[in-house]
Amino acid sequence: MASAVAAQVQSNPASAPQLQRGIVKMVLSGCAVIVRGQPRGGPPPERQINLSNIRAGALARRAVQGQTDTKDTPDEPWAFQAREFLRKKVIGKEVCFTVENKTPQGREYGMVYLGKDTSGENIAESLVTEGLATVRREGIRGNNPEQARLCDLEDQAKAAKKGLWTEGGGAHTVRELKYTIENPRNFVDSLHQKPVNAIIEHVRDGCIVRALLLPDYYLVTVMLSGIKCPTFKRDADGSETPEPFSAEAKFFTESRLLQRDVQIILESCPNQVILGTILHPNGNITELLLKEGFARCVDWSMAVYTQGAEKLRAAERSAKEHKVRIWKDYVAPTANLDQKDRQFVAKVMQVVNADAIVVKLNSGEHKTIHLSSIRPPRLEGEEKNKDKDKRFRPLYDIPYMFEAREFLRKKLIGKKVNVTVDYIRAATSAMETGGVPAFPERTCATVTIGGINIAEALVSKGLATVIRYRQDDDQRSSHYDELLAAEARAIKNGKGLHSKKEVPIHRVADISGETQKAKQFLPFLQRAGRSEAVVEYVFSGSRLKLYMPKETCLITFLLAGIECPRGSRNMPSGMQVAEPYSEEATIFTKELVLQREVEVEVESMDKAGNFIGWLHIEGVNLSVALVDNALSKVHFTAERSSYYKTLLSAEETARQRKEKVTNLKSQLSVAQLTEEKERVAKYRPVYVTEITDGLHFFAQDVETGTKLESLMESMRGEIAAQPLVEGSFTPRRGDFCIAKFGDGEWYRARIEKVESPAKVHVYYIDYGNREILSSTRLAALSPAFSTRTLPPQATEYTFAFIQVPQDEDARTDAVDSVVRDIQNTQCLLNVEYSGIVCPHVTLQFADSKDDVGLGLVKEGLVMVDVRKEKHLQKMVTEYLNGQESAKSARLNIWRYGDFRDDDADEFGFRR
Ligand SMILES: *[C@@H]1O[C@H](CO)[C@@H](O)[C@H](O)[C@H]1NC(C)=O
Ligand SMILES: *[C@@H]1O[C@H](CO)[C@@H](O)[C@H](O)[C@H]1NC(C)=O
Ligand SMILES: CC(=O)N[C@H]1CO[C@H](CO)[C@@H](O)[C@@H]1O
Ligand SMILES: CC(=O)N[C@H]1CO[C@H](CO)[C@@H](O)[C@@H]1O
Repeated sequence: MASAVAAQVQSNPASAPQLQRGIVKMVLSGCAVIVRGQPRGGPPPERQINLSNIRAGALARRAVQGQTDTKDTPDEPWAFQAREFLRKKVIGKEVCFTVENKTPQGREYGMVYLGKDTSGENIAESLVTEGLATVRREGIRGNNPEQARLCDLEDQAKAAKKGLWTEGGGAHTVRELKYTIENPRNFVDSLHQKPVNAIIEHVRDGCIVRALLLPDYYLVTVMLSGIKCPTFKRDADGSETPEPFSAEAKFFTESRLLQRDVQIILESCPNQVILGTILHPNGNITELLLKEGFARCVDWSMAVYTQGAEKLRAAERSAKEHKVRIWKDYVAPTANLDQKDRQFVAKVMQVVNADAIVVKLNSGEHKTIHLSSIRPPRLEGEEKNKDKDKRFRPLYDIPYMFEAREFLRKKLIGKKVNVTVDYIRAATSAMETGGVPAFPERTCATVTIGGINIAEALVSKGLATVIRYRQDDDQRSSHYDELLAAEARAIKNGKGLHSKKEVPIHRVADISGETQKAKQFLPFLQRAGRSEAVVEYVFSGSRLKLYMPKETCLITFLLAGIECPRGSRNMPSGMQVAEPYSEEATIFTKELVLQREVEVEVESMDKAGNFIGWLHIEGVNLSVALVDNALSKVHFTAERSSYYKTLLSAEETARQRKEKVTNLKSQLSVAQLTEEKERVAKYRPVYVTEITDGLHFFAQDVETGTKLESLMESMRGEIAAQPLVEGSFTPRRGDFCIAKFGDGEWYRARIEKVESPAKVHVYYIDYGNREILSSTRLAALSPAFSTRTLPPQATEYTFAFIQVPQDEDARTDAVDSVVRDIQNTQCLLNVEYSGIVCPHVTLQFADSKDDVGLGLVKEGLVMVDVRKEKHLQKMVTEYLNGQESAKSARLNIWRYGDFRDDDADEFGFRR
């Protein structure tokens, strides 16, 4: 200490005492003070000065903790009064002093005067005058006038019976200090957050102080509520490592509060630590520390702060914005977003699960927004494994998921909301999360409607929980405290997820595609007339999945009276382009009815168990609306219906309007196509029928699946009615025909090769499998069932981004795995890029949405085909990550480890 000050203020004990200046940092006792210099780019040096020639009583000392041979020693009489007298006079004040004597141990003795020079009050004299210090008379040198004067003053104090010289010994001046509190929580509660007078006796770091509570002399350690300052970390070996700015933060608090008279609100005592807020007339230290970048907000203790958490967050925000001190390298989570992408108004198109929405931006683009900092209801450990074999439907099977989704749907669907992006959560690959499914990048935002934060509303109803973060994690809601408060309320009131009641159960029967069940249900719906429904999914302009709340079931619903354009499909002969406006029709229907409450009139049912009828939303008849917007044609079956006239007139007006805009529209869509650079992920349901040895596969489009079913049914009906004459068919290469498969049924086929009448190679055009059979099992295909009526339904594809192993055993392993996983199952398919033989696609499992190809890579069954296209890089990276994990786990083809580059050819294959 002393040497540091010496550098700042020269002193020379040999010559006459030199006058030095400083500020009193602390009063140690009635006869010793710590004086500091001025801070210059860091805490200033300091030194201890004991007053020459006088002695004041020693203050109470606590026994050294853990040492039984030491005891608490009480105040000497009048010692505390002397300290207080001096403290009130000099703390924080400028003083000047002389050092008259310095012991070999470095103790310094001197005279201290208030103010800039020796004309100020001599504090030793004041103490002696008040009878708060005695004069050391031993070794008096007669010629020291200063000492003689002190003796005089002491004699006067004695005569006047002041302080120490009062009769009775002064036992009443000894404090009864309380170093510990039996039950600190009760103690804090008993104060009811009323401010208590106190003196700050010690500052441990910027936000932890030791305070003497008045008038009862409790000594308590108080941590400032709501914040944390950089601190002095104690290492295992006992040495301290200061965090950056810890010394500065400590000095900041010390120079303002040490030994000052304050008031403290003791706010909470979660464990042994007392949390509180210190009130000082000059301002509140919690806020100041934050504003100056000496502290950060702390969620758990913020909750007890009584003076307005939002002020603290604002102070921290300001420090971050200005990059002050601990925030010097701070980068805001949305720093690289333009203002217009950070905050905008958009229309809600869809509610996804219970924590995300799809909004339509001004540009017309759709964007998925996740609600910041909340977690939707989810299954915990055990429940996850329950009912494993039952088909799992998260919306209905996860407790409170349906309630949460319904809350959001009813409040938001079709409405305009304010979106403020809080953070972008980067995509996580499966590698980083240790095998947990990877998430794509997420835009997380605070969404408000009519000034209400929808996440907060959800949390307060107990329909979502709040995510807890690491302290320095900035990727969170800008209204995080409100979310936490809402959650605390929900827990207190036992709302939703926090309720002790039985969870509401939703037994929802899915009868879409269940012909038998649908048949039973049909008369019921027909009689019901108009029924309420919620549109859960839009497959195309005219095909929907509906939830019927009264009947608690899901049905597939087809719009009656119209013919809606079909989407694009892959055929063996190449890509069959979408019928014009199929995409537009789908979008139109989605925007109008997705997740809305509608009314339906069921008229009939098709063979696949889909209901056919009319759908009304807010007085609009969807069939009519599609025709009116030139997105569908009137179908002849509409003739019987009461809407026929309305449909026809809608078609007429549409025709007139359409003529004008058709050209413009088609030009636009061409322009859009050529500009497209992004990967398009439009997964559609397919049914996988056949897998080849080369890892190609055949799939049918689920949307036209019913057409195939009805075609086959009538075809077989006709065959049954007019049995075929065996041997009357002459096979010719390239011809279509029907062939009797092993199951004894007839299927559509094409002849690929005729070796002999007994050996004809056929390809089953609707299923993708091949067979060699005798011409006696073949017959002509009647024109009514030709490929003109219904194009071949099986389309050949192969997996994108993967290389088929050349090694035969490895290839068999991969094929076996694919057969097991997806043959005869429904999957979701997306075309990634074209190939010489067939399109390269990614497939997802219909239920989990896991990528099938990626699964093969992760299993080490295939290698990644690294595509160079820019828009595919995200996928390629994901696949490569999967490959890395397979390699490190030495799965299948990697079981002998990774081979070196010189063992592989330019495509990464083993030689
Ligand atoms: C200087 O003052 C301190 C604080 O009162 C005291 O503990 C110490 O004993 C004093 N030093 C001497 C040598 O008197
Ligand atoms: C969006 O916020 C602005 C200002 O913050 C407000 O005027 C407007 O009403 C809000 N809109 C909605 C839909 O909440
Ligand atoms: C409750 C309280 O005292 N709040 C004060 C904290 O300090 C700021 C200034 O730093 C004052 O404006 C607040 O009123
Ligand atoms: C009965 C009914 O709701 N008819 C409506 C069908 O839709 C058209 C417009 O889309 C309305 O004008 C009809 O009133």
